[in-house]
Amino acid sequence: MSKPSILVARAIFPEVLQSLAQKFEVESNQADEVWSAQELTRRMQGKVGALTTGSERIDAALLQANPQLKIVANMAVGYNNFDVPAMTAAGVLASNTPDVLTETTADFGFALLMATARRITESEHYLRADLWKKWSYDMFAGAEVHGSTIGIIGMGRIGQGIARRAAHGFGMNVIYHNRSRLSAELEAQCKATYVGKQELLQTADHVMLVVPYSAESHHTIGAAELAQMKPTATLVNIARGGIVDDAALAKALAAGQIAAAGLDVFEGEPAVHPDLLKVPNVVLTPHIASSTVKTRLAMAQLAADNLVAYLTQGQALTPLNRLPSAAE
Ligand code: 8YV
Repeated sequence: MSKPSILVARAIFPEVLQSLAQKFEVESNQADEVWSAQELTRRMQGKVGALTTGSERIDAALLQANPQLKIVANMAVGYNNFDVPAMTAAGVLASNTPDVLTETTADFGFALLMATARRITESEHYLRADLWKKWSYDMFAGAEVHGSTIGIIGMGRIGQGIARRAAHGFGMNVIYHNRSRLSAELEAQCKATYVGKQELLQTADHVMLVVPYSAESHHTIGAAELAQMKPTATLVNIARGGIVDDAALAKALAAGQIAAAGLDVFEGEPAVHPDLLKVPNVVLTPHIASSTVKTRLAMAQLAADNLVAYLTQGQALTPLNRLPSAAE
């Protein structure tokens, strides 16, 4: 019997590809070409499963052109590249990669906060440009991290990981805002206090964004919110591009309305708003918060395991939607 066909839409670890090839006929993309929507739709032809990253959009048009498709496994915890209702309507299972990246991503959130508050990249650029000629008392004087107040917007698994680091490692006062309040037990573990968004913006020395992207969370931070923050505050976005109005942020940074920002994600990435490139008080990284070898391998493996489990046993490990079974 011939093996079912799947598409692995982007380059991944060769060992994960090899393990998939034992079960499936695999079309891969180890050259890591970025396909247009049209090309992705064409490559999906005849495939019952696909492994995607956050860069591939799975929408109604692609689903309509590929009625044979049964599952798309995203190698990411975020899934705003999926039209999940359209997938459910088309009988296509959606899965993501939660948990395996939580602590690594929280580490990076903290790294970006430290780099931003303590002006690490800005000062390195200065040194590399051979501008360092003498010590001075206020050279790259930044903002205190330990003992300060961190305001976390979005208190899911990664937000909680950041809260634990902040409270237990850095003695920070942790306030958070979320659609729903955590249980008293989780709040105690994270030493976190629930506050309204306005209070968070006005009180926090450091604002950390870890909220999933949706129409509702679009521009959670825009000009009005930036105006409420302290002039000494830092803003860190490790969530998704579009959570912050990047044009408004560039203006606020240039005007000194807030002190600094750290961004791992951007509206329309990999393009970066040109005004952000002009301001010195922003640390910019290319969407690498989950990027350690161990974690990216675990993400690829979990996405692959979802494909295998669903296509061979009818049950994914970390599904995002529930499909009516044939018997129902
Ligand atoms: C991924 C991410 O690197 O998991 C997520 O939601 O943003 C990152 O870990 C990216 O989405 C590529 O799939």
